[in-house]
Amino acid sequence: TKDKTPMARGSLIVLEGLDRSGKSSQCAKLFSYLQSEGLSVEAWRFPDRITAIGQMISSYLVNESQLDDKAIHLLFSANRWEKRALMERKLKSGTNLIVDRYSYSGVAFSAAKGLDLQWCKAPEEGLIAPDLVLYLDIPPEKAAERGGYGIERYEKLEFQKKVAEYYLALRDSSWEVVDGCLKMEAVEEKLRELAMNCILKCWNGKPLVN
Ligand code: DGP
Ligand code: NA
Ligand code: NA
Repeated sequence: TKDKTPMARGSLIVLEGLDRSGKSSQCAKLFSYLQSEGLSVEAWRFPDRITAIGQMISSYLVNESQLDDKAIHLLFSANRWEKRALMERKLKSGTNLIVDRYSYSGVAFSAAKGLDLQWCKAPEEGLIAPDLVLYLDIPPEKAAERGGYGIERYEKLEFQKKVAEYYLALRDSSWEVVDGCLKMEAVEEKLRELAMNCILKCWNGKPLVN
């Protein structure tokens, strides 16, 4: 038998975008805003470089270690899986999560290397589905101009162009594409509005799905 009582819960809001899309600053701003509104909220990010798996990922990203493309793909995915139970508990207890990158990064970055798209998606299956994906849309050339890329493995224009193509092919009904070239304040305002809307729906019992 199914419990039909709608359960108030927190929402899973994910920000996605290319490197230098402004995603991380916007995550921080959105987090502070929601907190100032008195909501229970936490800011998360993937990869979570703190865990043992996260440390392997981090050393790969800074080129301190080499790993097979499929092996690193599975580590990124495992890094999301190791946080899944906690994520579910937080959401069910009414805490909203603002998450910097999730499965869409997982698939887009690996597919951009040439790995099969379906193969890339498989290990993500069963993770909690985001209630809202805020995609900060910015042309790769523009992102590259923003103070230049750093030294990490994927921060190269040609690669980011491919990532952008895969990202847009992954769009689904949970997505809202926001123009990342707008002024910072305008992006911030747009994200607040979309996030609040989503939070309200989840609070009113929109079911949690895998
Ligand atoms: P960040 O800490 O958000 O700058 O992410 C580090 C880099 O790793 C960035 O270039 C995006 C990439 N990345 C994030 N998540 C994944 C993933 O799940 N798989 C792969 N292959 N790359 C990812
Ligand atoms: Na980065
Ligand atoms: Na970032």
